[in-house]
Amino acid sequence: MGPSAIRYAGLAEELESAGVSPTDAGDLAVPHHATRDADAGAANAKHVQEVEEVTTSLADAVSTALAEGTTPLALGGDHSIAIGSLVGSARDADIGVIWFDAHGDFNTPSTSPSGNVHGMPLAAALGIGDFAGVEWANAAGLKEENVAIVGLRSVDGVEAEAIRDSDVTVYTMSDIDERGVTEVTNDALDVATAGTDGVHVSLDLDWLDPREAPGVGTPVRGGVTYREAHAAMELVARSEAMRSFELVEVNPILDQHNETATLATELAASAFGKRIL
Ligand code: 5AB
Ligand code: MN
Ligand code: MN
Ligand code: MN
Repeated sequence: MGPSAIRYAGLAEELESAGVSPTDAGDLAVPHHATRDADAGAANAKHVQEVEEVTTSLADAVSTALAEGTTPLALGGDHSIAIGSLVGSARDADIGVIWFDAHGDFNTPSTSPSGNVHGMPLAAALGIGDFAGVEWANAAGLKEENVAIVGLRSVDGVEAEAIRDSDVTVYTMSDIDERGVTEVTNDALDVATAGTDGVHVSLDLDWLDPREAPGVGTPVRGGVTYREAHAAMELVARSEAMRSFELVEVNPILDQHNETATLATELAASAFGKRIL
């Protein structure tokens, strides 16, 4: 329902106001969860077989869009779709990633407290732990040293160890408090652009404070404000480094008056360069 809510909130019009001429490629086929057995795949990775199917079709769609000279924007849904965005974006290029999220999304089936794959996509794409050598999930042209997580404030015990053991750069909410969102986002852009062909921007709406973005599955207090989120997206646009983008974790059932989806469309416009004058 997330993509429908984001379209209904006026994504196309917002992108047009940023000077973009969007083409809606429609929805990829996603099996309905009620018709499938969540535990049919690997242990403690719910619906991982379906995630693999969707990853493969999304990766193909993203890499085709890039080959056509366009900028893919994927709409979720669950953050597990990021595996497909990353595999596709990093198929024929070296990429960096900025992961705007309250969470690290660095769990694996062995470490996850929930078994939910939306808590694993960064680990999956980087081939961490159980995901080492899992061909469908690993993003070829992505290195840990080009990954920046921005806004972290909720991380599980073993997940934290895995992040610390990696070469990923993390900016927590405390870093944003101390240094401001502008400096932190510019540093994240430096990490993600160093030696790469472009940056994938993954925007989990729970990055924002739940007061601004209530319609998400795993809200965490203490997130960035409306203005801080726009400021970060404006810096992304100004860098001209974004090669692919995604808006994830919008859940209209948990939302109020579609405000989280509306916010997502506005942030997309900023990321694509909307100017006031
Ligand atoms: B999201 C948790 N770490 O793994 C887990 O919203 C939450 O894509 C994951 O960032 C949140 O289940 C995943 C407890
Ligand atoms: Mn999150
Ligand atoms: Mn996430
Ligand atoms: Mn979530």
